[in-house]
Amino acid sequence: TTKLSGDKLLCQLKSKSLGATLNGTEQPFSKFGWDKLAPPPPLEKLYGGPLKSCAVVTSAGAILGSSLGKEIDSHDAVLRFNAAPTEGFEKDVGSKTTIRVINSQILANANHHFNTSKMYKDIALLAWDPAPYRTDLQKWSESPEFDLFTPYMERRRAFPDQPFYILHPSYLWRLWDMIQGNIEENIPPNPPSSGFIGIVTMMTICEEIHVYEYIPSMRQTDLCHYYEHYRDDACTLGAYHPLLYEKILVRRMSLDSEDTIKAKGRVTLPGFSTIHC
Ligand code: NCC
Repeated sequence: TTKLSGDKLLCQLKSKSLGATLNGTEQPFSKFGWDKLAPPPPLEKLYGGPLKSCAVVTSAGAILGSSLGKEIDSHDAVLRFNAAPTEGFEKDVGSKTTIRVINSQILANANHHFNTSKMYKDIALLAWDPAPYRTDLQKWSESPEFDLFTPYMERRRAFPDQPFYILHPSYLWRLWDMIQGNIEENIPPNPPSSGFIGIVTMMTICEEIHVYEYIPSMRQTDLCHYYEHYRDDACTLGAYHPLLYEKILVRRMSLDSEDTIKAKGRVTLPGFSTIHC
């Protein structure tokens, strides 16, 4: 592997960004009536055109004590992950949520109360499930890792106006291929983290993206999440997900100095609409 510059990496990502989500016409999903569930406009058209500024807020414990809440809320759109709350943590993480990236455990595990929790209402949702590398859609529809399809259909019927997307598994693996193609080590075929998915998602809908506590700041800690007491360094460095490698590539694409990143825990990335390949 030759080490590509940040600009080249951005262009690679941009070239892979079309067709990121299922549109309901794919077999076997159209057979289940997904095409009649009035799928929302494609993600990149959701807000009419590119938004000026967007924030991606990871769930890392290191955001505690950052006082970044006001700055985060000043963006046109804010993306958060899974069951990460804002209530009680506004000072550090803000209170605005526009989009949530959720893995299939959130939809399938009863303890997340996907149907009733306020956390998943009145925002755009983007769900994904780790289908094995090169699995076809038929096989995946029969045995997802966690059943996201039933709750998805229910939700689309109950709230047809809520923009709710499912990531195309082939997109997940296009991202994985891109990561593997740009690092020396052989990484296991596990999908990229929700964090990486959220970052590239915002790059398709915004002109400028600020990502908070993905590249660890000087506040780096083994506290896994800002909203839980659980401690494990693997949350920041990766175990199942190729998180460390995602972070190396995002660092290379970012427009900030090492000092800013360390002090603030923030990296800036350009949106796809602003880069010319
Ligand atoms: O922990 P999780 O991720 O919800 O975090 C969201 C994203 O924030 C970034 N992160 C998080 C913690 C940390 N210390 N540093 C970070 O950089 C990562 O980019 C991460 O993706 C996931 O990716 O979906 C994940 O989900 C959890 C869990 O399923 C959900 O929180 C729901 O409870 C996974 N943990 C387990 O399954 C036990 C985690 O591996 C990945």
